[in-house]
Order: sequence, then C-alpha cells, then structure tokens
Amino acid sequence: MSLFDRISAGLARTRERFNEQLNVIFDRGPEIDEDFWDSLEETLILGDFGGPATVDIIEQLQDSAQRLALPDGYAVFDRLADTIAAMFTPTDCDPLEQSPVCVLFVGINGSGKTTTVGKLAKAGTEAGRRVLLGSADTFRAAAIEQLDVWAERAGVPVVKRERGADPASVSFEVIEKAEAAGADLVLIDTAGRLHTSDDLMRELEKVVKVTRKRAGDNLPVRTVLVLDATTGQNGLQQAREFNKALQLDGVIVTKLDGTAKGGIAVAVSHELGLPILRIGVGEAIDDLRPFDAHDFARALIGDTHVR
Ligand SMILES: Nc1nc2c(ncn2[C@@H]2O[C@H](COP(=O)(O)OP(=O)(O)OP(=O)(O)O)[C@@H](O)[C@H]2O)c(=O)[nH]1
Ligand SMILES: [Mg+2]
Repeated sequence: MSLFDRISAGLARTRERFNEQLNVIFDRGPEIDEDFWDSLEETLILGDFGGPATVDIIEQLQDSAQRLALPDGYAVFDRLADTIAAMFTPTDCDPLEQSPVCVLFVGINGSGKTTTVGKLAKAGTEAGRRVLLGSADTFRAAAIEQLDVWAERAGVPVVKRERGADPASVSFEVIEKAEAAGADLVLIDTAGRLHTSDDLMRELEKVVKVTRKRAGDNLPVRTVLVLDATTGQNGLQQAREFNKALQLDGVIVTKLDGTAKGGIAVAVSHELGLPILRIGVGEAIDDLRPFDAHDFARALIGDTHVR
C-alpha cells in the first residue's frame, strides 16, 4: 500500500461523513448560489474544521470562483483540497528530525502519548539514530511498565524511576543519561493531565523548565502535544491551553483511524499556528505516518465527483 493509501484508509470515516454531506449539496444541483456556500460552510463546521479555518476556506473559494469565473460547484470543489491544504501551518523545522534533540510529549489522559513515543522510538532506531526514552509519567506504575514494553519492542533503553517520583527530577536524570550515552533523540513521556487542571499544568511547566536548564545550549528541548482526534472541538481548547503554558513546537494527531473528526487537525494547525508533525492511524508500532498537507487534505475530502 502506498503512503497515501494508508493515510487515506486511516481517514476513511472522516471522508465518508464529508462525502455524505457533499452529496446532499450536489443533489440540489451544481449552481453556485448562496445555498451552495451555506451548505459548504456547514459541511466544514460539521467536519470539525473550526470557525476561523472554515471562514478562510470559504472566502478563498469565493474569491477563486469570482476571479476565475468558475462555472459550477464541481469546479469549486476541485479547488477545495488545495485550499484546505493551504490552511495548515507549514513545518519549517521538524523538531523530531533535529539532532540532537529532546522532545517532551504532553497531552490529556489517554491521548496516545506513550504509544506515540514507542512508535517514534522504533522509527528513530530504524533511521539510525541513538534513541533514549524517559518515563516522566510517575503517576501510575502501569505507565512505567507500558513504556518499558514499547522500549523493548523498539529495542531502545529507557530511564525510569519508581512510582510517585518527581517528574522533573526524572527528566533531569534522563538528560544526564542521554549525555553519557551520546543519545541524539531523547523522547520523554509525561503523565496525562487535563488542560483545565492548574496544578498539573504548572507541574508540566516545571518539568520543561528543569529539563531545559539541565540540557543547556547543546541539547534543544521541544514540546509536542499529542492530540486525540476523537475529542473533536474539545481538542482545540486543549491545544490552546497546552500552548499557552508551554509554547508548543508542534502537534501529533492520533486516532484518526477511529473518527469522523479529522478536520480538527486543520482547526488546530490553523488557529494556533502549529505544524502537524505526524499522524497516528492505528495502535500498532508502524501506525504513525509523516504528515503531508496535500495528501491529508485529499484523503480528508476524497475525490467524490458525482457528476
Ligand atoms: N486507533 C488508535 N488507537 C491509538 C492510537 N494511538 C494510541 N492509541 C490507543 O489509545 C490508547 C491510549 O494510548 P496511550 O499511549 O496509553 O495514551 P497516553 O496518552 O499515554 O495515556 P495516559 O498516559 O494515561 O495519559 C491505547 O489503547 C492506544 O493503543 C492511534 O493512532 N489509533
Ligand atoms: Mg501514557
């Protein structure tokens, strides 16, 4: 299966929902009238693209329709994927490709942080990098074991402490070990937390601060939000809060295989100016994909042309 086909398979549910909506639009006829724009806007909102991105997409399409004297709704639709793709904030410098780098993974409970760290560890070793994992999720004993299992699968070492240890001091130790071992890709898992919990958000700020201080100038420390696509619009609020606290470097959107809310990736990237770094399309170790805005947009809307 080509990379595009795999992404496309992952986004099948989002696409199906989207296409049902589009069929309703085109059942009425292909004229570009006010109804057409209203329905298209509604389709984007229902697809979790969010208000700001939806407005921008519609405005750009209206502009093209007028400027190029597009004959019908199908011609507008032909430009939709490119217009959506342009809404994503581009990845100027992928923190996961930097070397050396330390990346902290943050997000709400169950968003897919530990799984994503495991997947990235494998991809990293396959790319010939020296990977070190750190378990700063000291909240649950099971969390430490879970990361252990992924580390074993990926064949990489992991730094861990007992349950209840201070997550900032674990991260401190991870950096120490990383330096000693000459690791160039350091991936630190953190405990899930609600973006609404002030205490836990402060704790996370401290973890990042301590890690940065210990890492110094030679090892950049980045923060990546792991966002569960199935949470839809709530994901946008999560992203806002985590970004406010940590000034995120990027987002990984997971569980795109199990949801019709794939448009949330557009909403978050557009509104917060954050690049989407990878996408999760399944639970297995190989189910993390590179992100390409054009492929993603095409996979999101499909090419239903019910002409
Ligand atoms: N379908 C699907 N499931 C995923 C994906 N990523 C993670 N999961 C599943 O989501 C569940 C939670 O994943 P974890 O990696 O434990 O999430 P977490 O963010 O570490 O959770 P906490 O540490 O409890 O906050 C697991 O059952 C994973 O297998 C994905 O891309 N697709
Ligand atoms: Mg976890």
